[in-house]
Amino acid sequence: LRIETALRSVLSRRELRLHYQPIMDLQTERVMGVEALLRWNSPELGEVPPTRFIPIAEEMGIIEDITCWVLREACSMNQRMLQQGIGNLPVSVNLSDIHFRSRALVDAVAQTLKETGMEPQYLDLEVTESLLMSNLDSAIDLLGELSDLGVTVSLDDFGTGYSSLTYLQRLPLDRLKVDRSFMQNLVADQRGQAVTRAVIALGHSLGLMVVAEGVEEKTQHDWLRKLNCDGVQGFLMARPLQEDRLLEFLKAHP
Ligand code: G
Ligand code: G
Ligand code: MN
Ligand code: NA
Repeated sequence: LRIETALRSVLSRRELRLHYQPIMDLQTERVMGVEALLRWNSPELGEVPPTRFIPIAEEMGIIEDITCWVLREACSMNQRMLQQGIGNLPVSVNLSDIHFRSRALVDAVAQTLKETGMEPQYLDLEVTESLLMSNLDSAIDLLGELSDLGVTVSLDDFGTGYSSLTYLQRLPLDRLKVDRSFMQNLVADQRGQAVTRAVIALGHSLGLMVVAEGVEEKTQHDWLRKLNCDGVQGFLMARPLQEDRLLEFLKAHP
């Protein structure tokens, strides 16, 4: 069976689910949020990673429906967290480049917030540099409309895209997520450290929170704290977890 064929019924057959990776506050060592990560377990194809099926879903024109499902599921999970007395934590959702070009996104976010009862400041949307740069002016407009809804916006994979930094000052963002490629040279290499320090300072000077991704080693974690990074996400703290495991993790890390 081809991926395209199986993808066509992925929503009606309820084959998607979300895993959640905790993001830890480096000052308090407490959980400061979670990132929702899409998983597809197909009866015919087995586990298909998002890097495989999301580009195909984009080409097929079904990424908008999938993103709407992800938004709804992530907001519902936030409500379940509240019901279990865990407290309110921001949930980050990844947006695909294609969906972002569509004005329907703003309506979809607004409607999801309304229908799930989610408080907007607990929904964070992750966008990439390539997504924003493909049309900077319309991206600024769209981000403004999303901000007006009260949600936050993170720039994901920061440092891997365009080298021009002038656009950063024009974008209404809340958070930078430093790409995991920066982690490789963070500990042993002074130049790598200097670059990461500069990226963190850049984010702070623009008033953004800075979260480092792909933290796998304690030495990286400790350097990031020395460099005043705000948050860390990575296998060292926790892998992406299915919902029941996430709720256990949150209860164990109050
Ligand atoms: O969790 P994992 O490493 O397998 O994710 C691989 C890639 O898939 C990451 O770049 C991530 O941003 C992307 N991804 C995961 N979940 C979603 C999603 O719900 N929507 C979109 N558009 N991308 C996602
Ligand atoms: O592109 P984005 O940042 O959304 O992708 C997040 C991806 O990074 C997820 O697929 C997640 O599984 C993966 N990831 C999370 N923590 C780590 C880590 O510590 N090391 C590596 N190699 N990947 C990670
Ligand atoms: Mn992400
Ligand atoms: Na990233």
